[in-house]
Amino acid sequence: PDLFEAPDYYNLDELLSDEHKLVRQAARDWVKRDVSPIIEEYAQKAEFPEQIISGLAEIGAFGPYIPEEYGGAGLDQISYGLIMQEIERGDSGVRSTASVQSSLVMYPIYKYGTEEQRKKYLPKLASGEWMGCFGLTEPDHGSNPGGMTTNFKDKGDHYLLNGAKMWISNAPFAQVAVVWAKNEEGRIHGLIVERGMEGFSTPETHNKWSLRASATGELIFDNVKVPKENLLPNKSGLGAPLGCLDSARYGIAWGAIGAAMDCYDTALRYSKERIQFGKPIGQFQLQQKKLAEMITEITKAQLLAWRVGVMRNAGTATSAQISMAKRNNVDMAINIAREARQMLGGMGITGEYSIMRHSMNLESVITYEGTHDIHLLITGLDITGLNAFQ
Ligand code: TGC
Ligand code: FAD
Repeated sequence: PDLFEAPDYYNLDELLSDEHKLVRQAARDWVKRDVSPIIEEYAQKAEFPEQIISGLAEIGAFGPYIPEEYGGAGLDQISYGLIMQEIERGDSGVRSTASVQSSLVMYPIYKYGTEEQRKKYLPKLASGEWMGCFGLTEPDHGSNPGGMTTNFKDKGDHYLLNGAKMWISNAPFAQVAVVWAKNEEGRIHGLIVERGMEGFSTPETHNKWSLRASATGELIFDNVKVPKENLLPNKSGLGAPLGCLDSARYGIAWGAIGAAMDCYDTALRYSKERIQFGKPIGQFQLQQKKLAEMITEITKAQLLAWRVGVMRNAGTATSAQISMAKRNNVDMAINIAREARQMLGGMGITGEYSIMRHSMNLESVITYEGTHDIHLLITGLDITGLNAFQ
């Protein structure tokens, strides 16, 4: 059977250009061919499938909206979203790798870096020759990154970096880390740290029950000498890393739809094939309720993501609007995964189907890039003007 049907209840394809559809098709075909057949095995053994890096680069998943002169795909925000959706149909961990590379490593270098930094790093990151990671979260500062203690001192011809980051996607294999640290005045800056610099290590985080096909690790800086030309000079303060998060969170709003679509497609198909009490289970009203609610929620999520994409293309989407889409769509997906798993009965807990893996993955997705609670409080602040974080 075609494992990649595309729920489109409101004919949203009519809102897409031919280019959007071509980009989506290329990503979909690649995921179907190169990711879906192997990903369960890699998740089970808790390993990132490094052989898919070149394929991710080929479908434009590394820097979809970075201009072509720097090796990016030069696409718009809707195409970026559609690529994330198709990748996350396969696995949220693979989408994480692409999100981090594009929005958290290439974007800050493109947006806050010098021309020399852009030319040195972006083409290699776009091709997947170099992989990157993004170090914001620390052991004692997750939701509150402004409290970070990682710091650097000006030593004349270099900076001396000390501190530690935790929960960093791609850390165990990344060549390049965009690291956020405070200077002697306590102002946050981005630094590009490269593997091989003395005092820099990236121990892997083990025993995850979620995002098992994605490598997660720590970044440890023990008197690391960072060349001065590795500082990102064009933006500082907490707004610099948060600006990257806007881009990644927007991609996740689309990605979560992909995970939900895969769970819905699987449950719908199963409901027509699985016979109990002499009927397909899809004929029972309780199962129809689940499916009908799933397609309703997917359709609403598609509209949110598309609209935020249009606003991002116009440069008008606010951070709070992006937070709402990330929060709603990930919550939508995690609920659909749970219902879909129940519809498969016992089979739903096995690796024969993708649903349980999506379900476990989405526990990370609802936590990273701002937790479900934090995004609610961002909306709360936006509509009341009253700040729950102070
Ligand atoms: P606050 O005082 O509100 O803001 C500090 C400065 O930042 C500006 N700002 C933003 N700028 C751009 N984009 C945004 N989204 C922004 N939000 C705020 C703000 O205007 C201010 O600028 P200025 O010039 O006045 O200084 O900061 P706060 O300390 O009260 O914290 C606010 C809060 C809680 C919303 C924020 O810190 C937050 O979003 N916390 C969640 C942390 C988070 O999302 N971490 C993610 C780590 S990366 C990750 O998870 C990657 S997973 C990747 C994957 O595998 O896909
Ligand atoms: P905490 O901030 O300690 O939160 C614990 C609980 O308290 C949560 O429920 C939270 O919602 C709640 N809470 C916190 N503050 C408030 C408040 N003010 N009001 C109400 N409730 C509150 N980070 C990176 O920098 N780079 C990465 O690549 C990266 N990848 C990740 C990959 C994975 C698999 C995971 C799990 C995390 C990753 N993260 C990454 C870290 C992620 O962004 C943080 O886990 C997240 O921001 C939450 O921080 P925390 O885990 O410290 O939780």
